[in-house]
Amino acid sequence: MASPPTTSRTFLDTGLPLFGAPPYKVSDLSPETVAFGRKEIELAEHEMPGLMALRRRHRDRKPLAGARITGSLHMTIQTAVLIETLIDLGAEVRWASCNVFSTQDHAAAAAVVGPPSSGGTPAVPKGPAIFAFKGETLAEYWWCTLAALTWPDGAGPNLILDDGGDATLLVHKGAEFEAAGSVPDPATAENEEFAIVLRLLAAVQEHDRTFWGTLAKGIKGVSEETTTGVNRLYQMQRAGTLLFAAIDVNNSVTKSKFDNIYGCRHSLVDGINRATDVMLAGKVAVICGYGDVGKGCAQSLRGQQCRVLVTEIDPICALQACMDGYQVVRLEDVVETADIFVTATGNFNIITAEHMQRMKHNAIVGNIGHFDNEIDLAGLAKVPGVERVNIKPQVDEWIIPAPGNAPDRKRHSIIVLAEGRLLNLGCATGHPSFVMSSSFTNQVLAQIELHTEHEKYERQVYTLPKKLDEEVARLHLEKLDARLTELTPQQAEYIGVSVEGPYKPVHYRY
Ligand code: NAD
Ligand code: 9W4
Repeated sequence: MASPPTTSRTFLDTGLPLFGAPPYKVSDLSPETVAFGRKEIELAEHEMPGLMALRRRHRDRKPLAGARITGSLHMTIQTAVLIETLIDLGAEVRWASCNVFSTQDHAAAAAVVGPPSSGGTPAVPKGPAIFAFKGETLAEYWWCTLAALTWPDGAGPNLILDDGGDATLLVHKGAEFEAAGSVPDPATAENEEFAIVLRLLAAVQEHDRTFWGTLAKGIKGVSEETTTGVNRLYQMQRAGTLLFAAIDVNNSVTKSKFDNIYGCRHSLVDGINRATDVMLAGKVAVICGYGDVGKGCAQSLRGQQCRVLVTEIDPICALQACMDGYQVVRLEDVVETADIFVTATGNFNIITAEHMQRMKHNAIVGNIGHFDNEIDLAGLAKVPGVERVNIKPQVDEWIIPAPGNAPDRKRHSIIVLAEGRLLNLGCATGHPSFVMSSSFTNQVLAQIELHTEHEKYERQVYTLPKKLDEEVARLHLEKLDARLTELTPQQAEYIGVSVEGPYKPVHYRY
């Protein structure tokens, strides 16, 4: 076992020790916050049947015994249920959030204290080491990630559970610069955040020149939650620099379809309602992009009896929209008459400043795509005379001078949600627990697979076999009182599958 590095040095302006982190770092461990978090965790457990079924199925066998898991994933209520599932199956867990804003402080607090069965209290917490608080600075964020990667005895994780690839990146860059003998000058970094990563790695290297190499050797693999993280993994695989096996959880059907379609179907209207209280029925809503997210959004608004219009650049998706009963339009033709605009393209500059200047008074504008450049708010801010008035957190009125489209007005306003960032997360709490259960059940299966079968895996990126994807779905059916029809052996033979599945070829599109 490695000995713990010791230094009295703190990292940048965080006041936090580079090594020898405290047992946890959360915002508030007051009894009220902990009790609120625990109540919400208990409610979420009931809606996370996949995770709870894995607990029941594997609790006695403890397939994750000996696993030391570092998680880097939004520290929410649903993530607390994931963490407690991993622990129930035998793992030791250390956790950081993968986003400076996404931590639900009551979830982090309750997780640190531990479930009632642990006997933990705010005074004597018995839960895992969590390093996450809402509103971290970038320096604090990367400190939290390092703290989640280092055990008090100096050991590192043998598994990583990542969302976006930051924990994986820190290990890979650390090992790369250790092998090179030095860390590049932070002044050469492409952006402020990478400069902080370089400063962290330089501080670690100054102190211990074998830290990352040793840590990387101990890691059996990573399971990755999102497209961005998976793309980074494939880049490393292509470059031959991937240091351990990786399972791409994002491409499981029970992850991606739930995240994109059903999650957004639930949380788009949730976000608009929490932000505006505007009656949706009878309004005209434009969804830009009819991919999976756009399809969920269109269903969401149609469910409220909005009249939904769609914009698309891809003829297949445009035809799908028509077949689903939506009118496919160009934004410029409806920008003056529609009431609600939602971007879901993953592309940029979809709603321009010029569009927003032509919109109806109090039109609602929001984005549900990953990046905040789908709506050109920076361009709108530059229009002479434009004024932004904050109504409440995540809701702004932008007052736009003439020419508006109403002749009797000198100026008009639009209502912009979540500053053009993901509105379902900025204005609401994202996906419901049931959706996260589907994603996270894949994560737990991937961790069990990497822990128990790691000799099967090379330093490559893998997806979970379809049989496990089907298993995740199966685990969620019972809660919905669904009764699955069983194939007869003859029927199975006739369609060329086995009675137990998998039921579809790999290339099947659901
Ligand atoms: P997708 O590729 O399936 O769909 C995007 C669609 O937008 C495509 O059909 C594409 O043809 C269309 N498009 C591209 N440029 C366009 C343009 N200029 N005008 C109109 N349409 C255009 O992707 P997806 O899975 O639907 O994801 C879309 C975005 O949502 C991504 O950024 C993704 O990361 C994000 N996402 C958000 C959440 C959330 O909870 N907010 C969840 C999952 C994914
Ligand atoms: N959340 C988030 C929350 C608030 C927030 C700058 C200040 C994603 C997936 C899951 O990103 C997430 N506030 C922001 S950014 C931001 C982001 N800002 C921006 O100005 C405010 C996030 C996964 N998930 C669910 O969807 C439900 N449970 C989950 O675990 C969570 C959070």
